[in-house]
Amino acid sequence: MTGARITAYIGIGANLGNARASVEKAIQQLDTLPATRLTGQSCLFRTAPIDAGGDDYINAAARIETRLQPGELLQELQLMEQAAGRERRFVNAPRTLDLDILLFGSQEISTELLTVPHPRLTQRAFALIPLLQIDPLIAIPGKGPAHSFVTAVAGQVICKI
Ligand code: PH2
Ligand code: MG
Ligand code: MG
Repeated sequence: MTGARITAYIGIGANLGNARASVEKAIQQLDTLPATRLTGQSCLFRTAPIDAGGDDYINAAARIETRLQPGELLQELQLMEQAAGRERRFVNAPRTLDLDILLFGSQEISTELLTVPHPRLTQRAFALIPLLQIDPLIAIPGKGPAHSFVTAVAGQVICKI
């Protein structure tokens, strides 16, 4: 837990239970993780499910500064998901809380457990648009400026709430 200080971005989503409250609480909880502080957050968005069923999602993104390693951060996020009652009944099942590492500094990570930048970040308005709201000039390592992918997701329903 003594690594360099890294700026990371977390995608947050929920479409089961009180999704709005879960997302709001999760953003604040990021500030309480070990060696981590919350440095930015997007609005909340209502979004239509993509490749998934169930109710509309509430989505947001948060920026943190952390000295955790990527694997340690992933573990902390999974503990938060579990504490929020997350069940994994089937792929993309409706969920009380989903926390995804979108970006971890300028690192490109590909392990069995973790792929960063998030592999679908450039294809999903519910992740890309909240990220751009925090940092409009952010670049996606290995892919280029995040804003250059906005036209590709323009057909997806996403509504600021
Ligand atoms: N997450 C998924 C699958 N589909 N659709 C929306 N709108 N928002 C999400 O967060 C989401 C999704 C898998 O994690
Ligand atoms: Mg996800
Ligand atoms: Mg996830």
